[in-house]
Amino acid sequence: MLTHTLSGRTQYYLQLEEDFGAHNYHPLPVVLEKGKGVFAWDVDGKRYYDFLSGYSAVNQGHCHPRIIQALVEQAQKLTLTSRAFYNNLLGEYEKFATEYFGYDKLLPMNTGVEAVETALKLCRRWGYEKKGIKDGEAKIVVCENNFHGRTTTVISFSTDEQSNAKFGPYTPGFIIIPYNDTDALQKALEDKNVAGFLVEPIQGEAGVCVPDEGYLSKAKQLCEAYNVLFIGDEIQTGLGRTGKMLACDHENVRPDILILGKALSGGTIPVSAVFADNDIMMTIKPGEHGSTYGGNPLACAVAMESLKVLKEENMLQNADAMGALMRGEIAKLNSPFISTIRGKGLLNAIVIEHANKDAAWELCLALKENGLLAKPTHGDKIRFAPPLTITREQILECVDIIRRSLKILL
Ligand code: IF1
Repeated sequence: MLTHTLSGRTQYYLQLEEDFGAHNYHPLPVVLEKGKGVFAWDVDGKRYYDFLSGYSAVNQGHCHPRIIQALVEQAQKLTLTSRAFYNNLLGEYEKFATEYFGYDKLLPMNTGVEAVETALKLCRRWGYEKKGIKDGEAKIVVCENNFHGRTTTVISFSTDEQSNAKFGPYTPGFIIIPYNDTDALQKALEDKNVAGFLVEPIQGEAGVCVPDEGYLSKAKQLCEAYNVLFIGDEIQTGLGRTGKMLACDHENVRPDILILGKALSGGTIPVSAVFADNDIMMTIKPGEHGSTYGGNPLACAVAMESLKVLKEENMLQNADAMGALMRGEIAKLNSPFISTIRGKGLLNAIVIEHANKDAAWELCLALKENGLLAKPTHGDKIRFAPPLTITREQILECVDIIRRSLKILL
């Protein structure tokens, strides 16, 4: 067991959150003050590689200069109009982003879960207006071990006790099936009241669970056959994280409803979006859905720049190459404590095998001591997801940090 001494400054900030903040997280004991690219610095000036990337919200790297510039410039002009009036950026952004992803329309929201909720409402509305499902009877199929956010409706179909225990009563209208199981999906789709299938192309929180090759395309085919909307939650897997613009691109699957968030703003302010074609999107009429900040000009300016830099700085290609390098180099460590390495692009996780149930946490503390920030998910899995700008040399340095840190598990 490593003994961790925390500096006075670190302890000061930890205590503030202990005393005045809700205890709804259990963060690693590090207090960050600055971020740039793949690095973050703590209040004592110590530098770390960020292997969490804000849960894939910082794909473009911390404080990307072009994104920050777009933020600062727009912030000095106009930040919010509400949707009671038009503004000169929303239409430009909607045109840019719908052409970027190949959809007729987008509905702008803020957090990821708001976009998920929007997609659920849109799917139900389409079910009633286009599929002819009796009002109030629509069902949406979801997968075990999903993570789509933390509102009461979304946790209603979570299978994770930690996410939904004692938050009832729960929203009805969801069918839960095993992930990566198209037989189970086909069986569920026999129900004529099913309007949609909501799925993560890779289950992030569950521990970076990559489905079998062909799962997504088979699922999309089944949705088409049963007139059900395929709803792709790419909030964590999208925007280059898996080495393609969208994780669905690995199988050439085009979601009927596409949900984006997180890195859509490059980790600056909450920006999310729901994309769909007219026959779906136009089922929602004026006044039937919205949000105060949804589509604000500041978000539009930041989102356009965040999307531009992904392509212009070849981040997708880099994520693909650096992810393969990382998985290969970690495999070469042949560590008896790493039972699995899995992922696509720079969305990866290792599974720790050790008698001590806190081994993954202990390893993350050792990684922190050695200058790399990562955090366990669901006990024994550690997500390794650096910004997509990481270089070959940096990957090799980080694998060496991992090698050295694993020694504490001996
Ligand atoms: C936390 C992880 C959790 C998401 C997918 C929707 C949302 C998320 C696929 C909601 C958000 C965040 C939430 C954050 C930790 C992180 C996370 F998977 F990324 F690791 F929790 F599962 N769909 N994921 O991953 O987006 O409303 O948060 O903007 O809640 O602890 P949000």
